[in-house]
Amino acid sequence: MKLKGAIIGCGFFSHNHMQAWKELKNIEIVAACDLDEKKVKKFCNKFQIPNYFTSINNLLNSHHIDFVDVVTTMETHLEIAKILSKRKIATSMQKPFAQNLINAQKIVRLYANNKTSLMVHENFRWQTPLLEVKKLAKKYNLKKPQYAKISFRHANPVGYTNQTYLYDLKEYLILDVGIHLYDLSRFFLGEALSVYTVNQNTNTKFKGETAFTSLVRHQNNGVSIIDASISSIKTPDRFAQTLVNLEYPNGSIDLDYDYKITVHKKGLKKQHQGNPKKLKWTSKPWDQIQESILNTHKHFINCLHKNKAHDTSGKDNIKSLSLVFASYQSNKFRKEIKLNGKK
Ligand code: NAD
Ligand code: 89Y
Repeated sequence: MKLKGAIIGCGFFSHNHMQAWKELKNIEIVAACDLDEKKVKKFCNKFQIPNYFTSINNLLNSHHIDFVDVVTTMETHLEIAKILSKRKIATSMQKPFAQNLINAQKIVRLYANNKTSLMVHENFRWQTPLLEVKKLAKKYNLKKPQYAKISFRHANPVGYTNQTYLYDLKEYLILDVGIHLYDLSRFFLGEALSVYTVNQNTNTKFKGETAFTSLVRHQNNGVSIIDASISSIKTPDRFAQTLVNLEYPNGSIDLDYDYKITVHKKGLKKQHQGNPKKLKWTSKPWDQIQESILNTHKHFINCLHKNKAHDTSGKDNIKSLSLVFASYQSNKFRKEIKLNGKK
């Protein structure tokens, strides 16, 4: 069955979302909406989308829509969620899905009360190299992870010059990138119990933190070290690759630069590659992120067809977002913060 969708927000990142929608045969994006008329017109011309709007309500009054893809920044999400959930429109919403936990909970409640699907577009766990690590752990029978190091350290300005709204955020890198990395720590080690984080500002163009280091305790007794920086000079710079080391009682897996994956078990060392699939619109350095958008869209649509909760439903993503805000508390009070109000 062909589903009809609309895109809300036609800024920098939406072009990748739209390219990915065009890969899917049973999807038709019938309308786009942006507050900026020039922008939405240009976007619709580029992608041959037949209808443009500057008001979400006008869009929904004019077309039957099965789902909406929201690609706007976090401070707009609650108001948009009020409109979409009231009309029971299944929604995929970009990360971070709210700028505080109260708004995130409000958004989740709105969709739950209206019995409507809400997925947070949390795409890092859908990157091919990271999916490959998970698959290899299964293949090599590596179970009960006890340690993870998850790292995103770069100095390529392309990581922020397209997203100038990031400069003024009082809380920057944990909300923008930490959210992905905490989600990965849950993806690999399961739910978290607490976090201890130290923030740094290494670039005074930004109001918020531009580097952070976190130590997360997990319910399975495992520990993750999670760190990110926008001032980490390497030659060559491999923005936007995420590096991962995972350890299990019977072996370990390393995801290194250029998607090189090494599996170690007693007496065994195996090399694998986890390169993202090349698509005609993907290019370095964004390729692994761009391809993951297609994987994330597919998951969104498959779950709608099966009437199943998304792996990164709003409810699930609150757990990753809780780590984000607990981290800010931890840095502020210089102490370990337990999640879910636990002592
Ligand atoms: P942007 O500012 O370039 O674009 C957002 C657009 O939304 C703007 O054109 C704005 O006019 C429009 N908008 C805002 N409120 C609206 C409303 N009520 N109705 C219609 N349009 C509205 O932002 P961006 O860089 O494209 O980022 C969008 C989101 O994508 C952010 O949350 C960002 O964190 C996220 N992002 C995610 C990844 C990833 O890998 N997951 C990468 C980059 C950006
Ligand atoms: O906004 C960030 C994200 O979600 O992934 C990378 C990014 O675009 C900036 O580094």
